[in-house]
Amino acid sequence: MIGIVIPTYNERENLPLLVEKIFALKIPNVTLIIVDDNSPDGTGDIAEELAKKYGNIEVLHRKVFGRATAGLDGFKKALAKGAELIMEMDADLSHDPNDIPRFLEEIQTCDVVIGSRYGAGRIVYRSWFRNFLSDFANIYNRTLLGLKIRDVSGGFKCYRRKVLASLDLNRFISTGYTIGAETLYRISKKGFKIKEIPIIFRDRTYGASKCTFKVMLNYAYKIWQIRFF
Ligand SMILES: Nc1nc2c(ncn2[C@@H]2O[C@H](COP(=O)(O)OP(=O)(O)OP(=O)(O)O)[C@@H](O)[C@H]2O)c(=O)[nH]1
Ligand SMILES: [Mg+2]
Repeated sequence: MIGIVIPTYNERENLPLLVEKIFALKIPNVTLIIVDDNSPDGTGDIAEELAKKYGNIEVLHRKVFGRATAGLDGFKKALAKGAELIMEMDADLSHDPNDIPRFLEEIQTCDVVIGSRYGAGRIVYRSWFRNFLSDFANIYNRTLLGLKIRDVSGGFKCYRRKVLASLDLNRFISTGYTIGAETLYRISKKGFKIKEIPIIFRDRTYGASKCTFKVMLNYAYKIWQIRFF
């Protein structure tokens, strides 16, 4: 079984489009694990409607909040359901579902596949300032965490079961967006084979960004904590 973990917070316009596009690929044995943190815009109810419509969708409704534990809870659920391959992707259509088959092909010869927005990959339709911040964050993470990976802050990935099963998912430092970097930091120390494939990341059309200045400051600080504590 392939589990695709999708964390959602206020993604009511995006989620139905994303789910439709994923199931249109007709990949056998796919279960979506939508992890919603009680979104005020009603994304959780929409997720339930989608589950009724399509089947093969598991919805986790959480009372707590945070991108990090949302992803980790999704991983735990996928492992508990016996998934052999576990993917994660954003709900806001920045990650193109049509790339999923490439991830599934590449994972046949490695343990982790990362969708990379650098190298041959790209970020499009974002302001130069947002691009600058992404580039800066990426260089900052790579340097501090000593990672040879090009894109360490993205959220479009595929893991073999054994990779996530080898991590203690209850002992992560991250609360927010640093979860991507922290996961790669922990995985790379274990010597798994990691491959990067280029993706085109498109800025969200619907919904508001949660990336405030305060969130960025917290991000910068958390990377230090991950590295040194
Ligand atoms: N469950 C849950 N999901 C979250 C939380 N924060 C963000 N997400 C989801 O995680 C994914 C990535 O978050 P985004 O807000 O798109 O992050 P980003 O791409 O860096 O920034 P923008 O697209 O500009 O907002 C999206 O699917 C969000 O809905 C959270 O606290 N809980
Ligand atoms: Mg986004």
